[in-house]
Amino acid sequence: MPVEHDHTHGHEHSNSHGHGHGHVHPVNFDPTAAEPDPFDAAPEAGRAYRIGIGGPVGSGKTALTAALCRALGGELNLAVVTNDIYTTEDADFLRKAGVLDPERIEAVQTGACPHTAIRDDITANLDAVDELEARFPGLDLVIIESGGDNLTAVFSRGLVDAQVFVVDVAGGDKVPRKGGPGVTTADLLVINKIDIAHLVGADMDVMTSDAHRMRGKLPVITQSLVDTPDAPAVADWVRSLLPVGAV
Ligand SMILES: Nc1nc2c(ncn2[C@@H]2O[C@H](COP(=O)(O)OP(=O)(O)O)[C@@H](O)[C@H]2O)c(=O)[nH]1
Ligand SMILES: [Mg+2]
Repeated sequence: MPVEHDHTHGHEHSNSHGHGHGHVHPVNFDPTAAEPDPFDAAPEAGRAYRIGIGGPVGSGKTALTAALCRALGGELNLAVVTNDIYTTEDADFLRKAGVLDPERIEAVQTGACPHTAIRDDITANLDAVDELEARFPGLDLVIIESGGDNLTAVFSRGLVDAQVFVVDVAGGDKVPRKGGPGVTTADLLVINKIDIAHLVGADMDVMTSDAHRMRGKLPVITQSLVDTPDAPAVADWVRSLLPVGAV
């Protein structure tokens, strides 16, 4: 029986190595420039703080979301929105992992272009946040995991107050110096899976020094969710952002 592979487009589109096609695009592109944001920052009064987690497919966004739920779920009134291309796989994973009450997890299906849903047409994500705020009055924090995309996908400030960009060592130690707004402008860059750096020949000194060079004063955290499954450094960074008294 023929099987339909209707997911092919999504895979191509979300491939973090999509620039390896062997020719140079003749554009003037400053790898440190932020893209224009179509929305103004959301008014802050009387709502949960919102943190976006973006980055290429497989870098560890869902694993980091689960880690933050474990680290912070006991001390904060917390909820999660996941963005998947065609499925609700990430939400299902988090519900099964038992890191948070399943009612605190909402899934958004983004179609082929996950970056659109976190940047250009953020309605579905804002609706999911509203739904969670209505269900859990007094929410402190909503974590929004982006669908996996390439190095250019960043969240609109109309959707999140702060964003984390997650890359992993398996993409190669070249990734930070390749730039892109995720690497250069995210409020926190996480270089994940350092436990396998030696297996893939990634030089951590190169990766971190390139990352700091590209990001100026913005912070960089290197971590392994195998060695430190509760992501303590990222959890501390999140705590530092929240209004005094929330934690
Ligand atoms: N070795 C190792 N594997 C990890 C780490 N973090 C995540 N993974 C694995 O990497 C794979 C992709 O992670 P996932 O969180 O689903 O990535 P996402 O697509 O960015 O959400 C999963 O099999 C994770 O268990 C890590 O720090 N070290
Ligand atoms: Mg995921």
